[in-house]
Amino acid sequence: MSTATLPKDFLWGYATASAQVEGSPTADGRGLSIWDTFSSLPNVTEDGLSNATGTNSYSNWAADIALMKSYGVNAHRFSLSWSRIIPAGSATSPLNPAGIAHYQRFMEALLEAGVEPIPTLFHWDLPQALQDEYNGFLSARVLPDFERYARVCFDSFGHLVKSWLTINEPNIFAVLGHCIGAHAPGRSSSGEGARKGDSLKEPYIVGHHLMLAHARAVAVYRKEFAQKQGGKVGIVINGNWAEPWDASEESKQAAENHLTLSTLWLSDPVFTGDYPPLLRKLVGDRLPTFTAEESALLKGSSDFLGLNHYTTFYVRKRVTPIEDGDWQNHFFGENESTTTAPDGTEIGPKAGLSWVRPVPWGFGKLLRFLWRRYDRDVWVTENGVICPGEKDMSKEEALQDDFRIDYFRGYIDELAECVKEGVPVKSYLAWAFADNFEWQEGYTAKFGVTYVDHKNNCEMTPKKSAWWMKEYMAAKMGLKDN
Ligand code: PNW
Repeated sequence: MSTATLPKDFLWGYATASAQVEGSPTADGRGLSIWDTFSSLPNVTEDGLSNATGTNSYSNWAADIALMKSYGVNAHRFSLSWSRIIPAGSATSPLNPAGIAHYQRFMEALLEAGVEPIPTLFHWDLPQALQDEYNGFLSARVLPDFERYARVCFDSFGHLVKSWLTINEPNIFAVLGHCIGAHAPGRSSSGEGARKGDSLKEPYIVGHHLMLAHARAVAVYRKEFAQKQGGKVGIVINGNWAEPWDASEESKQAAENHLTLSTLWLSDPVFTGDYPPLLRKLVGDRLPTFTAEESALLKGSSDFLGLNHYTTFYVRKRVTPIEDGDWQNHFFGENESTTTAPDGTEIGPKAGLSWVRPVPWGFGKLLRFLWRRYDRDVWVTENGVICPGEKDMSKEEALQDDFRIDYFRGYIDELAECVKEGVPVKSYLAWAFADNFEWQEGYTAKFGVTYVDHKNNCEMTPKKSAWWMKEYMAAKMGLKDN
């Protein structure tokens, strides 16, 4: 192991999201979310299964916490289901006391187990009623509804929470849900009926409203709750590193364009109050503008930067033509990513999912870059991988997840080196606690350190990586000799 260590108060644990683990979509008065409806449509998920089971965590939460505790974690990231708390979603519709009580019990039990609860307000499961009523985040009508939902959460759970996350990966929600159509609500230019959209414009509108929703939630917290509750609030972005493919100016520019189009688009506004100037140059008038008041509300609205990071690509000026209907590539325009360097070497080994390759040095570059750019604490809120072939493995094979261990070791060592240099990284929350509903992959893509037998009442068995991580983090944080 590298010699760089981590401080004793470093927060570490695992992450989950309500739509991926809870199941029980109609229990105790819950309303439906866009993921319940979308994942129940034919031909949406790889295995044809919806998220109605998850890992059964709505009923098995006590066992989850016991297992987590045995893994040695001191923090747990999870998300709140808006439609469990306000079934119809809107600012004027009734609360669901049973849903609120569930999360209160859950967070109290985490604290009793010595695990700090780190809730996310919105991890993509918008109440279906708001999608039906006004197309969800495509409309500014979502803003008062989100603001009220956030207020209810701070009011109901704030006494148990020191760190709040507002919105998970606004960029992925905007692009996969409103450009490619692979995620709920499934809109794209080639969609039909309620799914017919405009792949080049809608992601920017949705992203804009997500920024404003974040800013309004934070304003509520700071004004009405911060003083008595004393917590911090931040957003979570998805950021992969874009490495120039070669030393040419053209590749450097392409990498900068790519990072701007994919990540800085929805991280700059919460620190600077506006989109990056380069983004406006690249996107033109498809990009909405903030009013002076909105910009003032956004600027400095994140106490820290939450970062979900998985991988690194090489980026160069596009040489392969964009195919018709390839909306992702239309969206990202004149840049293209590749995993192969000019000399033919691969950027990292193949994992069990096409878009993730282990490249720890890219993580270090991104952490240093974000710190220089924003001068804020960075909280790593997701990082993880699927082992090659894990999809089709027997349980016995899947438990021996050495590829995942190597990935975690590389990324944790890189993180610790950054901390040693002075980069203020405060947490490492790995994805994921258990194999769960992985969006369009259904249950086939397994990111967990816990094996879940979905055919057997979601019975859980720790993988080798869970015990490895426990030892490794204890050693890194000086809680144990190594
Ligand atoms: C993140 N992509 O999603 C999410 O926050 C998690 O809910 C998810 O399970 C995890 O990463 C693993 O996929 C992403 O296609 C989904 O680039 C897709 C992409 C990136 C992140």
